[in-house]
Amino acid sequence: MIIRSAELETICGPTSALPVHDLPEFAFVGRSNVGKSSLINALMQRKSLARTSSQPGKTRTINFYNINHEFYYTDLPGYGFAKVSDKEKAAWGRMIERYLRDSAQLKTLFILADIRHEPTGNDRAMLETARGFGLEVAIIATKADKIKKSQIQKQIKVIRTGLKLGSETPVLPFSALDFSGREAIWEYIESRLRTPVSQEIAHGTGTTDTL
Ligand SMILES: Nc1nc2c(ncn2[C@@H]2O[C@H](COP(=O)(O)OP(=O)(O)OP(=O)(O)O)[C@@H](O)[C@H]2O)c(=O)[nH]1
Ligand SMILES: [Mg+2]
Repeated sequence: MIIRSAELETICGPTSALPVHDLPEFAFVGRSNVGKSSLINALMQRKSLARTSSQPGKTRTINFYNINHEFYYTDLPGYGFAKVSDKEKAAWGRMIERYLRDSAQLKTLFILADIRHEPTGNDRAMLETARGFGLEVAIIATKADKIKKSQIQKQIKVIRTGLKLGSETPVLPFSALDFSGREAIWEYIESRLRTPVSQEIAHGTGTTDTL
C-alpha cells in the first residue's frame, strides 16, 4: 500500500456527532495498551501521528485518520483499563458502541488481542457486539516480537480457541517494533476496499451487548 497522505481529520468525544462522509472506515478496538495507536501509526507509516503511551488509557476519543483521501482509520479508546472510573468506563463503552452501531461506513472492525495472552471476557463481548451489528471482523494478534517466532502459530490457536473463531475470521500476527505482519494487514484492507457493496453483510440490524 502506498501512503500518500495521512491526516487526523476528526476527533469525537462521548457526545460528539460522528463525521458524515462517504469513504470506507477501518476501526481498531481492543483492551487498553494492546497497541491500537501503534498499529495505526505503522499502517500510516507515521512515527507518532496517533499518540501512544506505555500508560494504558492514552486514547480517550474516537480519532479519524484520513488516508490518501480514500478511506479512514478509526482509533478508539481501549477497554478494560482498571484505573479509569466506572463512570468514565461506561461513557467510553457507550461511545464505542454508538460508533460501531451508527457508522454506516465501517468496512471492517479489527479487534486487537495481545499475542501472549488468552482473550479476555471483554474481547469476547466486543466480538459478540460486532457480530450483533453485522460487522465484518478480523483479529490482529499484537506484540508478536515479544514471543519466539516458533510460538506464533500456537498463540494464534489460543486466540482462535478463546474467541471460538471460525475459519472465515482471520487472525493476523503483527509487531509495531519490526513491522512484521504489516503487509498482510494492508493486503486485507485492500481486499476489503475492492469488495463491492452488494457483497457486504447487512450492518446495523443486530442487538446490543454490553462491553
Ligand atoms: N514490543 C512491542 N510493544 C508494543 C507494540 N505495540 C505497542 N507496543 C507498546 O505498547 C504500549 C501501548 O501502545 P499503544 O499503541 O499506545 O496502545 P493502545 O492500544 O493505543 O492503548 P490505549 O490508547 O491506552 O487504549 C506502548 O508502550 C507501545 O510502545 C508491539 O508490537 N511490540
Ligand atoms: Mg491508543
